[in-house]
Amino acid sequence: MNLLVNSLGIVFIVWVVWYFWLWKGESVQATNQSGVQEIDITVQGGYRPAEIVVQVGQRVRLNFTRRESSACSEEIVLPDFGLRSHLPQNQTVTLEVTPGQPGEYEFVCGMNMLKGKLIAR
Ligand SMILES: [Cu+2]
Repeated sequence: MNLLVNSLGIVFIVWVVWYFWLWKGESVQATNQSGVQEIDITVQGGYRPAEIVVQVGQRVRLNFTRRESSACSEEIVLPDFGLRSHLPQNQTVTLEVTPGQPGEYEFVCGMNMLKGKLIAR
């Protein structure tokens, strides 16, 4: 019985380590049509996709659609671009940014709890 409890404990710890430190989520390439990169992001307990690979120096169109009523996600903030917008439920809000340098650009909820990022290359 003790052995079983210990094994479960180890499985749990491994899962926690994997989930919080090792798992980076899916990374998705933005689609690119006539010089504008575009990606649809679902907001529901987080951002899907949460990691978006984009081209440096090209306009990125982010279409956020919030599929929940939780107050946590009602604002979207892109601190690096000085953008902050309200996300009404079940409506698509489009934000456009142009990452000028290679690097990572975060987007977060109004409380800085939900996180996603653009990875500009
Ligand atoms: Cu929040």
